[in-house]
Amino acid sequence: MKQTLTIDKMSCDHCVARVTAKLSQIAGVEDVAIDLEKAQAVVTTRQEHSQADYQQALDKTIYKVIDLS
Ligand SMILES: [Cu+2]
Repeated sequence: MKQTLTIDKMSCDHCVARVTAKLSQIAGVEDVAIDLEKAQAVVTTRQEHSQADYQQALDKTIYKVIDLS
């Protein structure tokens, strides 16, 4: 399944790389595709995760998950 996250505070390719690495560590996540201009990450995952799950993976960073669909 795919889940689309809107993530606040990403501003450059370094942010994209960092968020991609963090989200990729979540159980079941197979792919992370980030569109910096849209501030969105499309996560391909074998299991559904909550917005809190994604935020937890980004703990100790400045990035905030502000929407999940
Ligand atoms: Cu950055």
